[in-house]
Amino acid sequence: MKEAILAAIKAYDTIILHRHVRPDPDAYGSQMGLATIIQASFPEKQVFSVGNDEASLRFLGKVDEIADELYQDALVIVCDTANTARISDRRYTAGKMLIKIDHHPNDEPYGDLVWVDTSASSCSEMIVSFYETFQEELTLHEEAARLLYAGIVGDTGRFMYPSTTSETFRLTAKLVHFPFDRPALYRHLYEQSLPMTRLAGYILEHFQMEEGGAATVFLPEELLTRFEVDPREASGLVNVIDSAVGLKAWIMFIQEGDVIRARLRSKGPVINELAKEYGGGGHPLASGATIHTLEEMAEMKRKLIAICLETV
Ligand SMILES: [Mn+2]
Repeated sequence: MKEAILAAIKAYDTIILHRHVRPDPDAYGSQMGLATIIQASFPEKQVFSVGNDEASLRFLGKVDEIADELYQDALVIVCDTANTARISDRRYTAGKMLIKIDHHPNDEPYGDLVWVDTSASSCSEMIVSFYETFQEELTLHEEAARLLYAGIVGDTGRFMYPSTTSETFRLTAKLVHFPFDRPALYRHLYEQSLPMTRLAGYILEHFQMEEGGAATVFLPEELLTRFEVDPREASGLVNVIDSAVGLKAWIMFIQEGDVIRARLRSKGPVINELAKEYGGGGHPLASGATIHTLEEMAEMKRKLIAICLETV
């Protein structure tokens, strides 16, 4: 599959990279990291990274704004995005050829070429592996190294999550050869605004510990307004309670307009099946869903408790 992807990259003069909505460092890192590698390796090609601009990730790179016409003869590569509904910038179908590169379960294998590796910690790790396979032909500079490092750090929780393998470390070692400013990168990745810091305090004080090591917390809209944190940002606080003794799995419910976003996390019990029951999905230990009523919220909480009680 890697050979076929490289052949496609070589065959097209215009290459447009997409990633998912609500981007995280791996979405930006894999998209812009691959874009930077392609551009450095084939300077004559036009390479673009598109999608909604995320202010908190601007330190990683700038999103390109491009005309529709550029898609006409373009290769489109989508990074880090399991399903088409989550692809940022709906023009992804407008190219000549579509490639999916991802590390989430391949529930929706879209595109002409699909390269999915669920054993990879991150899509950024896959991009480093892609580079390594063809390092005679491809060029990786400091900037691509910084982007891919950020993606791997983001998705592995600074190399803490079980998705971190010896392969993750081996490939990451290639990146740290470059002299980019790692402390500055970590500062950018983990700095938190004062409103978010105060809201973290609220969550720590108010989350409910249930039977079996399940926990939940609900952030209604008026609370978020009072703390001056928008619902999308609040999702970033899902892990603040993760060091509580006895905690196994938890859900942070965040009201966003007419819907309630459920952010599920776990230290063992598989919770993505629960997310799927509500039209969501994700990793076994980190997933999300969108629900609509307080009744659904209560029901989801009961199911989480049951899952935790079943898992010793
Ligand atoms: Mn990812």
